[in-house]
Amino acid sequence: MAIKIMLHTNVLDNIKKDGDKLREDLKEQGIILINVMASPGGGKTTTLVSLIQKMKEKHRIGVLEADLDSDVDAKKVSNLSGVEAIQIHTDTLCHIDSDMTREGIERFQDKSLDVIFLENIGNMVCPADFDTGSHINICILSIPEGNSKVYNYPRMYQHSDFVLINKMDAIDFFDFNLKEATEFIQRQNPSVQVLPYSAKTLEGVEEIIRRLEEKIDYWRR
Ligand SMILES: Nc1nc2c(ncn2[C@@H]2O[C@H](COP(=O)(O)OP(=O)(O)OP(=O)(O)O)[C@@H](O)[C@H]2O)c(=O)[nH]1
Ligand SMILES: [Mg+2]
Ligand SMILES: [Zn+2]
Repeated sequence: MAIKIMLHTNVLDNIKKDGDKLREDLKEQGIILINVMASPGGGKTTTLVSLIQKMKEKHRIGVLEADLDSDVDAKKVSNLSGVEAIQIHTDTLCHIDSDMTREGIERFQDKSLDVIFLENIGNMVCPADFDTGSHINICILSIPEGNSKVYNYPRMYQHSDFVLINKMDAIDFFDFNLKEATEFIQRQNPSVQVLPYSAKTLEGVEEIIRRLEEKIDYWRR
C-alpha cells in the first residue's frame, strides 16, 4: 500500500539539523534507518526492491520515498516488494532533512517496523550535507554515469558507509574503470565499503545484504 503525505510547512525554514536526536529516538524504538542516495536514475528504487525482496523475511521493513512531485516510486516499491511505502512530497526541495524524515516515519501504519529505507531525492550534491537521522548511509553510483563521476562528488563518498556500484551488467558498454573508481572513493573515505552489483541481474546483491546486516547488527548493539 502506498500512502502519500504532503509537507505543508516551509521546510526551508524548519531545517534544524537534529539528526542526532532522531537517530537516538529511532534506536530506542528499535528502528534502523538506512538513507539511500544517488543521481536521478542511478537505480535507487530498483535496488530497494531487490534488497527488500530478500530481506523482508528477516526484518519488518518500511520505505520512505522522497519525491519532488510524484508517487510512482512509492507505488512501485510497495507493489513489487509488498512493504508499506510512504511518499514524502518535497515539492521544490532537492534533499531530505531529519524533520521531514521524522514526519514521514510517524505516518507508517505498521508501528512494529525495525528497518526503514529512505530513498532520498535523486541528487548527488546537497543530500550529502543534510543529516536525515539515518544510521546507515548508502550512495549508489551507476556504470553508465561514467568513471569520471567519482571525482565530482567527494562529499557524498565521505558521508557514506557504502558506495554501491550499480548496473555492472552494462560494464562492457561504458568506459568505467572500476579499480580506479574504487581507489578514489576509498581515498576519500578509508572506512567506506565499495561493492559492485547489478540490481537487474541481482549479481552481488547477496553480498550487499550480508554487509548491510553486519552494519544493522552493529547499530542494534
Ligand atoms: N541494466 C540495468 N538497468 C538498471 C539497473 N538498476 C536499475 N536499472 C534501470 O535504470 C533505470 C532507473 O532506475 P531507478 O531504480 O528508477 O533509478 P532511481 O535512482 O530510483 O531514479 P529516480 O528515482 O528517478 O532518481 C530503470 O530503467 C531501471 O530499470 C541495473 O542493475 N542494470
Ligand atoms: Mg527512484
Ligand atoms: Zn537540496
